[in-house]
Amino acid sequence: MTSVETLKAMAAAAAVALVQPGMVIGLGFGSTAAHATRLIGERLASGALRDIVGVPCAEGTATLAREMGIPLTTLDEVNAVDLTIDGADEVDPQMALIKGGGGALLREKMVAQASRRVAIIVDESKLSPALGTRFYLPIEVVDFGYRATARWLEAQGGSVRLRVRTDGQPFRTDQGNLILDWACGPITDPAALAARLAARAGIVEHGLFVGLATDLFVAGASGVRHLTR
Ligand code: ABF
Repeated sequence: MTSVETLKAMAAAAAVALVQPGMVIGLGFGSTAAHATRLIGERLASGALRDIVGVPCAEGTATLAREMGIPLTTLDEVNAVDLTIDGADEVDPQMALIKGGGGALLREKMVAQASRRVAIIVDESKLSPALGTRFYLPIEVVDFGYRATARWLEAQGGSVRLRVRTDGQPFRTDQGNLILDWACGPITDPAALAARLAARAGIVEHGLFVGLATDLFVAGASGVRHLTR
């Protein structure tokens, strides 16, 4: 049987094939995206790829990219990102996503919104008939009134947990914010929920990515499927 790690690497390799010389590449976060970052670094080192620059979606990604010798820039320095390659926690049949299991949802969404093309790489366990079925929805919030924000979410259904690190301290995003993990149940209308969450003060960003993925690479036992939107 093919291991999940092998499937992630297969999906990453298929997406990295889209990378062309001269491109600005959004480098995602998470274990699947890390396969893509490492592969891009290896291709640069071998000379198979040249003249690319990366925009990392997280401090952790920036560290890995530097280790791999990938030249980096920031969103502020580029007009647009040609292609972003990133993972996801859950993918529905319309290619709407839940992201943020790694806590980098804000920067990931900013980079995705600045990108001409967003390739999402997953193993097939991430596919779901409705978002919220197999993963909670991460919500990045400010400290001020975070318990009130949690109660507002729970008033709409489900339950909320403050994300904590293994040492018991609250998890902090790269921006220093908190994450509320909302077990909200199946989401029937992701776009409507995204709009509701975006309108709520105290919520910095949420993990619903609707209409952002342009390409989906799904790796399973029979190979990698490439879907486009
Ligand atoms: C990032 O990494 C996130 O948006 C998502 O939460 C996570 C997926 O991680 P993995 O690839 O390790 O499953 O893409």
